[in-house]
Amino acid sequence: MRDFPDFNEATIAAIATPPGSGGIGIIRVSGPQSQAIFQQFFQPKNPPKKIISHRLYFGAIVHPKTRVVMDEVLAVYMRAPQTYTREDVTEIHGHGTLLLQEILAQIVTFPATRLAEPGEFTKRAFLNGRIDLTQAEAVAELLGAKTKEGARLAVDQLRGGLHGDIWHIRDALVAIRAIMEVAIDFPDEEMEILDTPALKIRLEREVQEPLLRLLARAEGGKIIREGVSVVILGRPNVGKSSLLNCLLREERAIVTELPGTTRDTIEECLDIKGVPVRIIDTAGIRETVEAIEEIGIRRAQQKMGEADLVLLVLDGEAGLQEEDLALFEMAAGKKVVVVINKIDRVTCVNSALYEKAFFGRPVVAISALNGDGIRNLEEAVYEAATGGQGLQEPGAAAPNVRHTAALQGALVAVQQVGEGLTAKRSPDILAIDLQDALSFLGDIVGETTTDDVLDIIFAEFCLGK
Ligand SMILES: Nc1nc2c(ncn2[C@@H]2O[C@H](COP(=O)(O)OP(=O)(O)OP(=O)(O)O)[C@@H](O)[C@H]2O)c(=O)[nH]1
Ligand SMILES: [Mg+2]
Repeated sequence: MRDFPDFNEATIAAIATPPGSGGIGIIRVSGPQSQAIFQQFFQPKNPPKKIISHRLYFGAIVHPKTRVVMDEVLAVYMRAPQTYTREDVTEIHGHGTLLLQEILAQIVTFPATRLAEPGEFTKRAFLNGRIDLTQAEAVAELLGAKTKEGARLAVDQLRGGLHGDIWHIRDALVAIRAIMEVAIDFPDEEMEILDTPALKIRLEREVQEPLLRLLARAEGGKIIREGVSVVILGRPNVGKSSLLNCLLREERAIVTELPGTTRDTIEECLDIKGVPVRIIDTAGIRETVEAIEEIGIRRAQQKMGEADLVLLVLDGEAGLQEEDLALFEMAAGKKVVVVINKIDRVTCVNSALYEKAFFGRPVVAISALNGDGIRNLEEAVYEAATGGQGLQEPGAAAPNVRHTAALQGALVAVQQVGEGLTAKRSPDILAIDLQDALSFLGDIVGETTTDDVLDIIFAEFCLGK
């Protein structure tokens, strides 16, 4: 384990529940003074002979000097190491943010006790070896998850999904390194030891392929974590704002029968099958002399440039127009889903014709007025956003950006080992590349991560976690 002198000398305290009005909140205290703080501040209603660890007691918090009752609470003292931080912990369930803040203000006047920094409880859990860095990151991710799917991904990671995969690969690398070391120690038999197809096959099966599989899962993870941005584009009056409202299931944007209703872009968030989607309604695009409308159109074009996916909306009643094709050309190079709207006004839609006109892009017929076809459209957006692959098999953790960079570094180093074996390079050189790969993996789990990186990771936490 890493050596961090003194970090656990101070006892830290914070409100662990979110601020704002609510019934109950929790103060968490961690460190050597936790038991003394419990005894000093908490008076159980029925004082037991001996306080039992991990048992919740009912009683009062009293002011340490005046002995005035500050709140009626439930309190628990938990002896190390079976706690979140692996240190002694006291938790107090009290009423409302104001009272909790007053109690906390008194607790931090206790000797060798101070306010916790953001993420400090989790940092201690990591430094004390209870969780690895991927699990610490998962805590922050879980708190900030935008969709249920995002939360599930974080829980997988918290439960050691990623951690387990990385350790498997590490173990395989360590075993291969042991073989290299034998080759270094016995130079006469070096060729025999290293020149076996078995070694290369092991490197491929146990290291390279699992690394590639993890990297493949990163893409789906990125989509769940960061979401995708989808811009609604089309001629005026085709029903773009109606579509936005229909997807949101609320009357968010103004809809009128007049072309040129939407002047500015409107952005909202929604959840499509677990993918966080930022959806952007734009001004209908046409030739115009009006200054405001022109600005709106320019904005629409700019938003289209930034979007991951374009929903090109057409008026199904009016049929395909020149301008629709011009907009499609404008969106060249983008993922496009073609949306034929107002199908309540037509008896049948010739999808094949549209598919041909839009070079095989997905075409979905809908009515933004009565909601027909909206499910199909959501499905098409999901397919387009995830590249038709779906997201993840359940239970599979996905590397984040930091992990991905390290995995790629490890992969390059491992590929060099493979090439080195083929080229019959000396085992000393192979061992250096192997070591590189190992330290990349060490960075992911937090074994070799520098303090600067740790500071950055934990600073992103909210207070009390
Ligand atoms: N029958 C029918 N009418 C629709 C449908 N969708 C929209 N409309 C009508 O079409 C007109 C224009 O709708 P909007 O949603 O404002 O169209 P828009 O594309 O946002 O228009 P601009 O903001 O002006 O570019 C309104 O009168 C809507 O009620 C539909 O599916 N069926
Ligand atoms: Mg509009």
